[in-house]
Amino acid sequence: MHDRVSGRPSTHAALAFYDDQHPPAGDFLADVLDGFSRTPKQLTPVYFYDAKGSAIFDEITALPEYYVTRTELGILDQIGSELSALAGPGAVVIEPGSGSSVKIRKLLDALSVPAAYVGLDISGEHLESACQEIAADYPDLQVGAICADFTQGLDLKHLTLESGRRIIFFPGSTIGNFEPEGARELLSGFRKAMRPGDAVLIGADRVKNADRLVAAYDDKAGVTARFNLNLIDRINDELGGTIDASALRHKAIWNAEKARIEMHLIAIRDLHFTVSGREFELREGESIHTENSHKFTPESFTSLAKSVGFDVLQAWSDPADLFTLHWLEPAAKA
Ligand code: AVJ
Repeated sequence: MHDRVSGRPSTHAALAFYDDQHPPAGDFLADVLDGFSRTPKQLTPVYFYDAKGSAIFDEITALPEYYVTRTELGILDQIGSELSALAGPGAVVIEPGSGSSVKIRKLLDALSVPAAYVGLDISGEHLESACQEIAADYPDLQVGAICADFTQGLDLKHLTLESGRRIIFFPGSTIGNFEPEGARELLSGFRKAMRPGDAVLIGADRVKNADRLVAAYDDKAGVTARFNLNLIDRINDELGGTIDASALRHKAIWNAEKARIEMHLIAIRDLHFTVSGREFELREGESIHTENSHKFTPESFTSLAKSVGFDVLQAWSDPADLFTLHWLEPAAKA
């Protein structure tokens, strides 16, 4: 089914697909049972993005309050020639968690004759269709897809291309979903897969006015609330859960001490439910903590990058300093 590219005309949309799920990615049931056994209860945001959740996330990116996506796209539009100069010709672009095809297209269009694009994702189906579309639209680009959990390190052994510098593209401030230690591990995993001259282009959302931050995660139209509650629907549908979603209220709070937005689902009455036969209680007012979205200052991001052996060579922000894109390279001396 996943043919290697050999034997096909070069203008044909061809995709090299590798399944590299060792160990297999996320076990939804085990993670939910573990998270519900903790105090406070918590869930991991990786499970937001089933087909329905991904569609709701697309709605979020168009909300007036959610400045993140459009601000990053605006910066990408501004810096194309700088990126092209930094990357040089023949770049190999690697995208862990290949999500928004709009952003990767902006990057590929900005670069001067990129040689290859490789997407990595734990969701093989989504990955394959996204990469197929890129292969179809960029006939001269070599396109690869690696089905793998990139939080376990970037294994690029399948990349046979030696020419051109590798650019790891990690937009969207996805780094913000990780606790500081996890963020360091992730970036350190990128760092280990890199050779001298390779680079990371990474987006980070910035610390700003608390009201503005909270509004971005608690929009008037209730789209983010639907996004949050979709996790409960998934647990009920896929894991035989019996959670009354109508008894849970979406809440976004700014945790200034940890510089993060937290999303919660708060019980409006005592709840008793089961997941796959296991029993759980939630008291009125108790929360299920579903997401952290860490925000950065120029200093906090630079110190994170430095702590794992990167130098920040360039940083680009929008005029209102809402969001920053960074160009990282392995530090000259670690
Ligand atoms: C995809 C992790 C960057 O933290 O802003 C948006 C996810 N959650 N609204 C973010 C999200 C609620 C988003 N990231």
